[in-house]
Amino acid sequence: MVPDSRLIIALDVTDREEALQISRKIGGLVDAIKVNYPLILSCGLGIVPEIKKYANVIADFKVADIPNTNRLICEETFKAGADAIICQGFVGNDSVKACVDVAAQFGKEVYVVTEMSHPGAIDFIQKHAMDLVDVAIKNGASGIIAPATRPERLSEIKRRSKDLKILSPGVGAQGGDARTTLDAGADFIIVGRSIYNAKDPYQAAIDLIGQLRR
Ligand code: O7E
Repeated sequence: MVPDSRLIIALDVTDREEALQISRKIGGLVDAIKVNYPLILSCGLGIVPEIKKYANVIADFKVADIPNTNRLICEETFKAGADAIICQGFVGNDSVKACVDVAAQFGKEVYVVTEMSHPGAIDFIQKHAMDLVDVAIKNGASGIIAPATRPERLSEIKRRSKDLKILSPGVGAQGGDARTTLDAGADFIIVGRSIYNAKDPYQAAIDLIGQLRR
């Protein structure tokens, strides 16, 4: 994924028509559309190729299983047309490697979650965030997920992550700021509610892109 607008929408709506309408409207503005369980559980994996008509699709399935199950999940996801998949790093090197191996067969990308953006991330995952960056590097992932809600942590993770691309959720509804997040080291911001709950999602996306280009 090559940065242009640097904005990725998290399309966490559950209504198929709404999902497609938003994708149609803003697909040309954003660098990717991220789909997560709320949309896929309500509409099925078949919605991926439909959304792909409008933008690259990142499957945020936070894959976290044994290597064989990870492999099967990744195969189904890439067969459906997703351009990238997100996996958890805490399950270990072999499980992440299984995702990266399948992605390589399909010519797709894997992003590994390091520190999450919500307050509960401090309970357990934060203590291991740098180890998780190392897991992503060691296994040849394309990038990582790091929090827009803690710019100082994002900067530390950036220093550790070398050339990995950083996708950063937590802007808007979770309190993070778009420009600050880029300045702290993110390559892309991931934004959900502040766009899809806006009166005019197209304008909300334009406004965010304006902040990113300042
Ligand atoms: O808060 P919102 O509405 O802007 O949505 C944020 C999206 O990013 C949502 O899909 C959520 O599941 C996801 N996310 C986080 O909010 N925090 C994280 O730490 C990680 C993710 C995520 O997407 O992980 C993979 C990118």
